[in-house]
Amino acid sequence: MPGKSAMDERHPLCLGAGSGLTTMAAGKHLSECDLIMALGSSLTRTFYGQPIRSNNKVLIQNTDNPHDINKDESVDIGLLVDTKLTIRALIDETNDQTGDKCIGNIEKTKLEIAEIKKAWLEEWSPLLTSDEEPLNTYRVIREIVQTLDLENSIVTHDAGAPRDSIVPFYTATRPHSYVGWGKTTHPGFGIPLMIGAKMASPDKFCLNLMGDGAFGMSGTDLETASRSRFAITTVLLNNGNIATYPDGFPVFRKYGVGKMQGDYTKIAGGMGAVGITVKKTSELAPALEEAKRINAEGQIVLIDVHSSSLWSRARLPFYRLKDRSQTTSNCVAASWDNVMFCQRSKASSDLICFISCSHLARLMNPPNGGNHRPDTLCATNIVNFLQVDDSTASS
Ligand SMILES: Cc1ncc(C[n+]2csc(CCOP(=O)(O)OP(=O)(O)O)c2C)c(N)n1
Ligand SMILES: [Mg+2]
Repeated sequence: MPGKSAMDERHPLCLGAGSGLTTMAAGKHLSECDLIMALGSSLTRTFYGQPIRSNNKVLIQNTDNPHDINKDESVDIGLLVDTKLTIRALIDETNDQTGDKCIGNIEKTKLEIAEIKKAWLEEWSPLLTSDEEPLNTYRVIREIVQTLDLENSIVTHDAGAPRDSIVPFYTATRPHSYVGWGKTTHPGFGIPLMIGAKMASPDKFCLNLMGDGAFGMSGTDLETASRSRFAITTVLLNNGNIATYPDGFPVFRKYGVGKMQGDYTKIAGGMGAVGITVKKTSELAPALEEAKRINAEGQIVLIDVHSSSLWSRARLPFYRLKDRSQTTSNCVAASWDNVMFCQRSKASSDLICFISCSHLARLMNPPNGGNHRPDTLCATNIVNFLQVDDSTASS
């Protein structure tokens, strides 16, 4: 995901990008290939990325950080050097060994990839082309891809289902045309990212896709954009809840804490932005065109898309807490006023823990600059934090 837009995804050899979810072409090649060369990568194991599935594969890792070599994956070859130099050396060596001939049958490979992409898009086509109302996220993403001038736009996602849905399906073209951030961060991060993108590239159309839950956390950054006159467009998926956790934590359902409502065009208007409501698929492309026009005149835009949470793709095992019998009783929770972050820790057998994201951020970004991967957050780390049982937490 952080590397999305490093390669032009229209290239016939590009398999696509992924976060916790990825394209069929990338998923298939990751599992079936016999050699992976990771360029400029920490190869960190994370819920927000794809597993390497390293059995029987040769792993080559290039990074400029010595701490990343063999950190999470055992690599066969570590190349501790600048990535640009590595790519240059790779090209030179390949040319030396093969002349101007390709290794293998490149046309056959292109065809294979094209076939997988076709099958994948066909599988998703009922959602990508659906006219259902409220709109489903995938139709929204398709409309964005079809309407934007991809080479002159910069797009980013927000945390949760919006990220998992858009990363595989958005077509990144030029370098930095997509800001794929993560592993995760607080919802609403996309607005300041696009403010920064607009500062750096004033001529680009800058769009962030976010949910209404994300807007509730830090949507008021639209005021910053508006006051500073960094004319960005926010596409808000107004599905009335936190769809990322459809089964939710038990208390989500019981107390309705994941539900919300609002006329986001009015809220945006109150912060100096132009709000546009979209209730039908046919309204979305014109709304995006209108947003481009308004942005070009220097005003920020929020498109309030009345959307459905039905098809939001979250990864069920991530938050499936129903079967408590499989877990130890170590459920810890902290600061219930924060939305909880749920983590199934592989490192501590079946421990399931809740920790607040501020604590998670501390664990993942310790002062010494290290970077714990989430699945090494073990009980000893977590029990240091405030411990409350479910009944205390839910009250
Ligand atoms: C500070 C913080 N708290 C909680 C989370 C976990 N989290 C990720 S996305 C999300 C909310 C998503 O809701 P919304 O923006 O409405 O998107 P939807 O799931 O409905 O598509 C939450 C709570 C987080 N990443 N950071
Ligand atoms: Mg939502």
